[in-house]
Amino acid sequence: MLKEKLADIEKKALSSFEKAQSTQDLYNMKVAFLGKQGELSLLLREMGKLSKEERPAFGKLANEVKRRLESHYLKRESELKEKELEERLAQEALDLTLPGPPRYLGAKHPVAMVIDEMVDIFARVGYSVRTGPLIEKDKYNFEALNIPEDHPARDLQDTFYIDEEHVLRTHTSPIQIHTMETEKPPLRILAPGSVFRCDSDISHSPNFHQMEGLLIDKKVSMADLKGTIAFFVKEFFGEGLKTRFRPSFFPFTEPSAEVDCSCPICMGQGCRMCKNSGWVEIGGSGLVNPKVLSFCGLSPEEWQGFAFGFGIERMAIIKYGIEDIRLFSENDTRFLRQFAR
Ligand code: 2NL
Repeated sequence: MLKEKLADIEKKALSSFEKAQSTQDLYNMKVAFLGKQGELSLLLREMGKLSKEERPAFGKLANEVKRRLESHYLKRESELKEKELEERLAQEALDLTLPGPPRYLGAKHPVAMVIDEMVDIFARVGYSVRTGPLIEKDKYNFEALNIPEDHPARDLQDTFYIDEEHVLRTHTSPIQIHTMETEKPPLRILAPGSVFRCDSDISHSPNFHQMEGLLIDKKVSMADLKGTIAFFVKEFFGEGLKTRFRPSFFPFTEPSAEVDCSCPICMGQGCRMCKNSGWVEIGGSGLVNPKVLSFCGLSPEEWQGFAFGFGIERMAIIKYGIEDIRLFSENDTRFLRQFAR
């Protein structure tokens, strides 16, 4: 009777092991048949029913069944493990033909691009670059430029003061003052660089860049200034664009003119950038005020000059249609990447 039950358990266990479709399934079957509360253990508890003589033979038989089932379990387990591994590999297979993650190349900052391009254009008509310190004496940032003590540009709100005598330069003009003091005319110089104003909103940054230019020679007129600026605008923004000069005032030039160019975004047709006027303001200019020449030790009778100033970020905003000046200093590579060639 017990022998038949034993044979029956072996048969059921073998077929269950065969049917198991996963290692987890198989393990559950092993517990059900060979575990402490499993069918085989329960059967062995019934051995008390047998006579003393019958017990050793049955015990031996039961042990053989157990060993066979265990070895069958191991064989089936390795089959299932292999099957599961194959399934996992098929699912997780790497597609080696897929493109890898993009690796971006470094690129020039748009402010540097505009500076380099402007320098290249003016270099072709004889200009060379001068630079200078970011901290200047009040004398070089304001006094030499005929900006009087009570002028609004001096206002504490617009200027970062270092101490009573020193400021963070609010324009690159001091570079040109130093050059006029130390070099002999004729001069054709460009003064690019970082400048600081205590001002911050969507179109003003406390730190931005300027490109100023200065020509000192004999018998310089507004015609020379207009010709030079018109040449630059055509080279920088494109052949079809017009330049327009509007009378203005700067303490350091006389006469002074604001420089507009036809909007390069809509080619003068009217758009958001030019507020539908067809024109955008790109900078200021004028003939160097005789007071400035005298301050630098040049005789206004012998020497005249013209000067101009452009905001670099403003040039980039107009040329590339950028919305917010703060993008230039946020170092967001999604913005900067667009200027990579
Ligand atoms: C503007 C106006 C300007 C100058 C800058 C200058 C420099 C010296 C003497 C005379 Cl040393 N002038 N620079 C002249 C006119 C305009 O800039 O609106 N810039 C964005």
